[in-house]
Amino acid sequence: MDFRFTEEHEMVGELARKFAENEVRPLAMDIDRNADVPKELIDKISELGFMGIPFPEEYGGGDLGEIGYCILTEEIARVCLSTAATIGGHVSIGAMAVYLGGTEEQKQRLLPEMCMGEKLAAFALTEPQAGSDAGAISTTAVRKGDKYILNGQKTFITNGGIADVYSVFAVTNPGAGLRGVSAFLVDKNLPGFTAGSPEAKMGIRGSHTTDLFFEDVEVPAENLLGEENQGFPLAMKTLDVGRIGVGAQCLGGAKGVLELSKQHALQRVQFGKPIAKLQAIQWMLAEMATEVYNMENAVYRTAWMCDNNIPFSRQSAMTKLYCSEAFGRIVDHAVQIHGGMGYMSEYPIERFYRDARIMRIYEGTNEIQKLVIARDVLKQ
Ligand code: COS
Repeated sequence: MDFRFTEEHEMVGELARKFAENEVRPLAMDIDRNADVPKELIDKISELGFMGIPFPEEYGGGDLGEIGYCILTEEIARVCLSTAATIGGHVSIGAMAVYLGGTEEQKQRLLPEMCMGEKLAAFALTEPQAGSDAGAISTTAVRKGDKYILNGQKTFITNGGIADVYSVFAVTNPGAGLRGVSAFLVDKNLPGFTAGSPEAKMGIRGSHTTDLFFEDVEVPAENLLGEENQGFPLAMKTLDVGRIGVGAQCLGGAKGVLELSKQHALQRVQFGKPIAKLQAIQWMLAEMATEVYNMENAVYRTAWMCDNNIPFSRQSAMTKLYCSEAFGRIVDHAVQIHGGMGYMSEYPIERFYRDARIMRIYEGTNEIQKLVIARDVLKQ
């Protein structure tokens, strides 16, 4: 067994860390306050090649696999979860659906622009009446000559309104249930396609979340991803990968608040000594560090399984479940260690506390993760 990263992985980690410290951390407060990850920051992320990091070189990617993606995500999430979520919506689910579901011709045609960040991507599955029950979607796509006509509504779409292209799931065979869903790559400029206003949110406020509306949108048949009626398994496969990335977001956020808590504990003097000398604080730091270690193992072992084509559906659900719950406990300790300062919006801990809450909800609620895990346990 060799748990070390490759030299390329170490290098991208170093690059991502420097970028996060120098370019993202100084903006993180404003990103939250203004509810916007600035376009200039997204452009810089693209210029560094981060937007295609897991995908093979032949499609314009960084060829660093899911491990590379998790390293990048972790470093960005350490300082700003809104920025990590924006990258995630693009790489980990938006472009990932094209990579996993597209034909060879489609991947050659569509992925390079996404990998370069020239086209920002999003993943559109959820609808007002189809959240956890993803199979209940009612957006329709009807074939008409060399086009599909899309009608319906999506909701809570990460990168909604700012993305250039959307991986959209729609019903192509209404009588066939989950076997009648197809995936399409939809360009933002198509007539009849509009995004709603950005939602006001508790956390990851800088990440854009909107509804999408489709009114007789004519999508060229060449943008049907893969085969007709194979969309539902594709959505599930994409989310399997996406959930590892959510684990990496949690891991980065947890490392970020552990570091801030350590610094605070060493500096804050009460009862005549730094509070780091108090066992009450030490125990919290010890619990936080132990959970971070477990999170790290879960994220990178599952990413390694993904990169080595070992089935990992159950493990990615476990990673997402465990990491998001652990992050919730860790950030709660972080607030406690910071005391009153942890509750004030002037300090970053309060932001992390709000940002952490979505991790137990998006890319499948933790109840759905337990369902996926339990089904697999019972099947074995
Ligand atoms: N990989 C590939 N195929 C999968 C799969 C996976 N991980 N999981 C399910 N499938 C396939 C199944 O094999 C089945 O195909 P067949 O009928 O051909 O065998 C089909 O998809 C339906 O699967 P299942 O019977 O498990 O569907 P259910 O409706 O019972 O449950 C859940 C599906 C609940 C797991 C799914 O709806 C889900 O993940 N919901 C959460 C959605 C979500 O995460 N939303 C977040 C917002 S998007 S960012």
